[in-house]
Amino acid sequence: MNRSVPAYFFLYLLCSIQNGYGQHCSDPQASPETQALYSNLYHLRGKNILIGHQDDPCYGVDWKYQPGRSDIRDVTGQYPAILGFDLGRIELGHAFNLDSVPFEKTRQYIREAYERGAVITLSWHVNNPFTGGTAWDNQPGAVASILPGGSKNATYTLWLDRVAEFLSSLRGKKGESIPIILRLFHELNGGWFWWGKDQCRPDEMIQLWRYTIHYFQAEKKVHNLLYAFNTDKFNSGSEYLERYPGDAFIDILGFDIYQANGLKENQAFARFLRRDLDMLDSIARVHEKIPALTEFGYNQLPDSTWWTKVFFPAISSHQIVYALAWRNAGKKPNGDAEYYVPYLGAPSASDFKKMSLSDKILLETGIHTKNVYK
Ligand code: BMA
Repeated sequence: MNRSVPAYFFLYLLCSIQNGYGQHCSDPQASPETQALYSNLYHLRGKNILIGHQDDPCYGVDWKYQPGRSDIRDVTGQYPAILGFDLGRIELGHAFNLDSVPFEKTRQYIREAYERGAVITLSWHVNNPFTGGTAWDNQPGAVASILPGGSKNATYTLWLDRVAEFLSSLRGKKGESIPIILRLFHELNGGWFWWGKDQCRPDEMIQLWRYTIHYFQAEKKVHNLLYAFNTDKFNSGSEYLERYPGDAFIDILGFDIYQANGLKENQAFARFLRRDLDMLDSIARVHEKIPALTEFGYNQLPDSTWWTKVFFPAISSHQIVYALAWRNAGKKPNGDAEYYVPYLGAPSASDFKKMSLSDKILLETGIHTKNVYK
């Protein structure tokens, strides 16, 4: 008899009770709907992938604020399964976000998506509290300045109050809080935002995460949140986890990746994507968290079979539960065009539709039947 078997079994047992997350979200006081969303998404790992889109009902490549419209819906007949919106500028008390979306409309779209059974995620391109510049004003010092004892701590907590007020105002028909996947400090291993890796030390970033989450939960009593931690593309597990605040704070683990710059070719992009998804799968397994592709895109989609030949084959063998395409800004004031999902008549529209017919992929109808809030 192999005497190491009981030892392995013991180790396995130890690992499986190691942190006991998995089935439960990080906030012990999470609302029932939030807890349900967490465990339903947790059980979708490896089975389904929700396809999502940032600002989906707000505007598309050549339209804005047309009730019922969505580029994904124009192409497939359905809204996406997960919708993303951004809170940037809410901290200043503005009525519009950094991309001119009125927060009133964001609230309405969130309610409608929730009633359809879809999932909602919010990012926050928060201005630099130290300099007053944008999120991309990456002079070092901002993170240190907003921690307790820092010169901008009061400014930052006021900003958190405004975010908390908005989050608490998101209610369903019975007055229940609408669960939100909150994706803070995204792409924190890059150097382009004020919370980036060249702008603060890992321990400062970790402290900022914990402080922010504790403030929402203990001070503002916000309990409708799942917290998403996400990097940009990454090269190793240790790089990924360098600024991770810990299993007690986070529910979803993800990263952002674009087919651009050094990864412009299909092959190079697919290879990198698969490699990072492999690493993400194992990190999420060890930490008992939900893996997701928190942002992706290939601007203007020049390849008409990209979805079924490049993107789907790379993601489909992984555990991620959702993939969120970035926004269809269309033609921007500076003349650049930006869109990441096809509009009606776009070269990759029929290929996107073909991908969406896979059993693995969920859009609005698929997520509705999963009843993720129950
Ligand atoms: C970027 C671009 C910008 C936008 C920002 C925040 O990737 O889409 O145009 O302002 O995201 O949404």
